[in-house]
Amino acid sequence: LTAHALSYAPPDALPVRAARVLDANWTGASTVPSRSLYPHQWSWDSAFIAIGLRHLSPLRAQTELETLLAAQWTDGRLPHIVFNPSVPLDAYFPGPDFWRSTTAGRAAGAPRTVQTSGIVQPPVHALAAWLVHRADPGLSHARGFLARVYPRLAAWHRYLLRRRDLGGGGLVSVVHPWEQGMDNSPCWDAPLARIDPAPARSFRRADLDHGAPEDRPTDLDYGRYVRLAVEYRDARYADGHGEFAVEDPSFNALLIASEHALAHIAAELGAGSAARHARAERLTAALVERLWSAESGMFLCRDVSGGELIPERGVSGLIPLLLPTLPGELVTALVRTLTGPHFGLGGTTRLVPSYDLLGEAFDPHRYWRGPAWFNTSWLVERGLRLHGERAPADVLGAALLQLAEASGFAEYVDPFTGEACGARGFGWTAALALDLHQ
Ligand code: 9WN
Repeated sequence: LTAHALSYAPPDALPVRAARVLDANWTGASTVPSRSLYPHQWSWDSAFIAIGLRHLSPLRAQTELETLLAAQWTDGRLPHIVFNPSVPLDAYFPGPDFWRSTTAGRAAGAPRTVQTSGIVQPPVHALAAWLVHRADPGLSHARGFLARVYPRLAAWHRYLLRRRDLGGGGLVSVVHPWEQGMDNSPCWDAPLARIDPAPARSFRRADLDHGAPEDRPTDLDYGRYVRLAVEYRDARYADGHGEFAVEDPSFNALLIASEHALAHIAAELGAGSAARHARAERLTAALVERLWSAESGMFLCRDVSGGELIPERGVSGLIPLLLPTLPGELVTALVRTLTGPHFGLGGTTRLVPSYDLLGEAFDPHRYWRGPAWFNTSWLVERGLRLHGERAPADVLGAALLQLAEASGFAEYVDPFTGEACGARGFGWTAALALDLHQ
């Protein structure tokens, strides 16, 4: 589908409506996840958005990724938020005055000209860059897109692999729930319980003024998020000293998928790719060794401080389905878990719930504690297809398209009914629906 074809599509067709959301959220150099709730550029949102935008405008998709990469720190980290200076300071908490990247982040090499947060988000970017390139190789070559983004993507992966192997087993740890992207997942409850929350009066949340306050993380959650972020900032964003470190299956699986994509990019640029594919396979082996739970039939998170696997089933533990060299028996077990009573796909649920239907903390409306999100369902759909699981992939893909549109491109939905929740006109929902529609 091209912009030209779009102009002939009926005005109520899905691609036209999705394009309208992406246009409304476009700021000129990048796309906001939501005008109301998230008015800046978010890292993994931008990667997913670029994957959809490539069908609409390969140039805008390239620009989306380039804008994010321009805010990279010299230690290689890609910040989870790039702040838009024209948005009022109190529109989002925590804002640039909280993270203080241009002062507290100097030692780690934060850029001087743009303000960012100091934590990261899942590394979906190399995968996105490769898919964006393939949408229009001619434009990509003409603009030197891959040659420009490759060194930055390589430095990003290097940062994660060298500075974030806090467990010493070859996998990357996240040091804050916001880094993994599923903020209040019950998987974080045990490691977070050790954190002394910052007093509620020491900060003012902005999220409760938008969307559905009763779905959002609690004030106690926020107290802990703030405490962890303040400590990281006050340590000048040096890694390896914090109280929270978790090896997460989704974060690591996305790094592995992106490492394979980086190998394709290297080959396209005439460089060697074998070492990157080999690294991705070593990481896959480490993921299986450290995070697979045969008893649960899926991957679990590992609490690095405590050393144990966290006995909660989150959607994160299904996302390694994306990995091309995952052993066949693990693929079979993951599909069984996905379609069984814990996630109910093809039975009780329409999209993949963010958390175990049978888990004690399950709540179909509370953010990452049960509702279904479009990015995680898109990743699972892609994994199913990769492994030839056509029937569940078709069911999931069709539901994703139908619910994205019916919900007004909602941020997340009730996993049973598909009822829209959170923000509407959400960037990655529109982008990934557009991608699946192709
Ligand atoms: C904190 C932007 C982001 C997503 C995350 C989602 C939510 C932020 C928040 O919004 O997190 O980063 O304020 O709740 O959990 O996955 O990237 O859409």
